[in-house]
Amino acid sequence: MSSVRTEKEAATTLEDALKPTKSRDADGEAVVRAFKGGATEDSAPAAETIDGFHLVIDALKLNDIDTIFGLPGIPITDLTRMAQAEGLRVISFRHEQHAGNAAAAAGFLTQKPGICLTVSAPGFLNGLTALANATTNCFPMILISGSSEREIVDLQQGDYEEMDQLAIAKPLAKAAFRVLHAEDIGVGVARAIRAAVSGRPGGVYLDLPAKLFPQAMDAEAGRNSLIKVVDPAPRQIPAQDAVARALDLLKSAARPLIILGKGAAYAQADADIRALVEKTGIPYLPMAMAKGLLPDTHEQSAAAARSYVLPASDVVLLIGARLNWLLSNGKGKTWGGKSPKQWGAQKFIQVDISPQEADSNVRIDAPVVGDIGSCVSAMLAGLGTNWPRPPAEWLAAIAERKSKNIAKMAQTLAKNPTPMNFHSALNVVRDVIKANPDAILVNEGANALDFTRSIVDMYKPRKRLDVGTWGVMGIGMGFSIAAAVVSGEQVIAVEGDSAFGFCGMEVETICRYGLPVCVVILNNNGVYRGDEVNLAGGRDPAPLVFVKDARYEKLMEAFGGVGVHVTTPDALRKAMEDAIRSRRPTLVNAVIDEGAGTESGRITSLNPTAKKA
Ligand code: FYN
Ligand code: ADP
Repeated sequence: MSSVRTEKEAATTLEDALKPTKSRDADGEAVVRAFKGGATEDSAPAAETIDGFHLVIDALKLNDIDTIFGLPGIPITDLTRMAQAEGLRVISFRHEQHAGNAAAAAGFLTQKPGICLTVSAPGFLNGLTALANATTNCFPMILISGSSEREIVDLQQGDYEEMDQLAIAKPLAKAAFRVLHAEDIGVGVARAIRAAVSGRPGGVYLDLPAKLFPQAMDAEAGRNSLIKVVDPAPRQIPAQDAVARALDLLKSAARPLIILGKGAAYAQADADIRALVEKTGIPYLPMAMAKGLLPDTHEQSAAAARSYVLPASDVVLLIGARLNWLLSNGKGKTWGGKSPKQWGAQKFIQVDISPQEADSNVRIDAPVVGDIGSCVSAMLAGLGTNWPRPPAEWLAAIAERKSKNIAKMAQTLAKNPTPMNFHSALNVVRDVIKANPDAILVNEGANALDFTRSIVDMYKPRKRLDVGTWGVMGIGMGFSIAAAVVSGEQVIAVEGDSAFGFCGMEVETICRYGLPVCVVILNNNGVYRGDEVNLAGGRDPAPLVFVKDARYEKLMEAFGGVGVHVTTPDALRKAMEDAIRSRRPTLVNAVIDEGAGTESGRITSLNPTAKKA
């Protein structure tokens, strides 16, 4: 359907919305304007006009954006209706933060900016958490929020949902723009798209004041003002001398290691990355969201020997992974340093699109700046035909550690304790993912996250979405919805019971859109574990515990999905297999030992504790 209408067409299709309404034009002058059809009462009746609503929709469509994740309300209610009418998929959420998380995950999975649409002030702020998280994770996303009357906001005269949203978004976004006039919508959307996906991807804020939407302009001029962004994420070819420097260093290594991060997964250079790993024969370590870039069962994976390879390595090639807290900032004990601040003996090669990333924590001896696809292909080309395999002693030492750890893990997974624990439950998830390698695994929690990461193998790229760089709780349902919507694949969300609490209401969204999402809650009655008592001995529960034996599955049933309460691995397996077979929204409340779990999972050291009396 074309979004350019004559006044007559607009009057029939948008009858109620076209009631003449007293408003002010862009200069604050009172005019009688026919909303959405865009023609004022005194304009020529046959003139074809287009309004701000349709210019926004057309600008997005022109740039191949097909889905909006959002939550309708003032002033963007009609935008959601019209977007749907014009063929965009509009997924409406129950809370903006989850719509934002969905947009971020969609951006990561597709390399197109995920769009989150919210109302003003509070809705904007709810979406902003997700935008900041997207920027932190280098996911491309655009948060579009309606906003209140500029004149009133700027004079702080107390408008409905008054807030200077642009100023607030700026420090948390990669870029932020505001559009005041209909003829600038095309440029505004184009700038937002370019900012989100070019260079290091990130979150962009686009502020659209309420008065922009009903603004009308000549349809042809409007059409001509839109921009189809050409080459939104231009390739960035690395310098040849940088590639040569990196390869020389890598060749000199006695104990080389490759670390693949979620930037490598995002880049969709899967075949070349695999070829680089396999042609060099260098052991690699996947960061959490890079699991599956090569199958976790690959013989060169050193994941099961992580704490050995990091300090023992002498040259490390980082591909799309930052030396941030998840890698102990490249120093300290993890890397063989004697004290927390001491550097190890490694030399680093870093492949990254951001030139500023190098040296952010320790010295980067060979930065290779460019997009991962171009960098990896240049490195591959430079390998030549006689690249030496890493020394046999290094490979043997890793293999030995790895097989010991894998055998230990197999032993633990073979146990079938009563009550069920993280391992016996996740052993089932591990089998289910192995049998369904195209399923997307979403994972959040503390222990629920850490155990799943090391127990559940992934077999294909971009099949694992998790808490990311911030370790943020509450991404589960938003990420699951996005994964199901953009891929059409089965989604399995493994959730700690605490993490699920941040986003649980979105099971209604999952049911409403009939998405193939199977949520598995590893329920141990609390944050970390559920067996703590109130130290003061009073009637209130301890701060970290929840209602005992909560029936989370009934939440899914309330909206027409399938809820299952399980206490054994066999019942969990059956429930998951049924969910996958039926593709119905399913929530499995997997009850595990409330004493299972450690404080903060594997990052206990980050959680200061008071001295025991
Ligand atoms: C890994 N391991 C395995 C396997 N894979 N053993 C056997 N088989 C397999 N397949 C081993 C691995 O060698 C480690 O043992 C251990 O399992 C854990 O591996 P992991 O998970 O890779 O390593 P680790 O040390 O936990 O990684 C550090 C980290 C990670 C910071 C990258 O903890 C992380 O991503 N944390 C995110 C935490 C978070 O965001 N939490 C949310 C907030 S929670 P060893 O080699 O013996 O060490 C709020 O409280
Ligand atoms: P992880 O948490 O998995 O270690 P990080 O989020 O720390 O990964 O690192 C991702 C890195 O990847 C960022 O430094 C980012 O600049 C980089 N990156 C993202 N996309 C690309 C790309 N297409 N080409 C090159 N680098 C990229």
